[in-house]
Amino acid sequence: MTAPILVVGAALCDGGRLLAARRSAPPELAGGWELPGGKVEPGESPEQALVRELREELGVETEALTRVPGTFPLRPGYVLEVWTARLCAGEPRPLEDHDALRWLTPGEIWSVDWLDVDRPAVTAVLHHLAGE
Ligand code: 9L3
Ligand code: MG
Repeated sequence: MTAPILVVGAALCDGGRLLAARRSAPPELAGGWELPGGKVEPGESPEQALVRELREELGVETEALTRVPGTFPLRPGYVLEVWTARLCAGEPRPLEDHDALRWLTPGEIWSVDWLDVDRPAVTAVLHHLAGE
């Protein structure tokens, strides 16, 4: 049995708001909102992958902070892990794989149509940010 491929997602927080990104690809995921991120490449730590993915996808410099407890299944052979992150420089723009971004206040978190696979991850982020 081979280990699942690790995908990292960011709970990028700024001023008490959480960044959500709407996917534009692939077709079966387009229109769904996610925590931005992507696959960890060989030789990379999850934190390094997160910083690279947010640079590529959003054009920002970030710092990975803490791991949100939980491992969330994606399609077979892939799992999602989430890290909180802070914005160090730049304003996120949807450069790759996304066609919209939103900074969500706590009251707006469930107002976007999260991908099914991201819903449990977002719930875990909220518990984590609440200190639970
Ligand atoms: N995925 C799901 N939710 C997320 C992320 C970052 C990724 N929050 C899924 C979509 C793809 C796979 O993981 O099937 C790899 O992600 P990407 O490299 O296409 O972003
Ligand atoms: Mg991605």
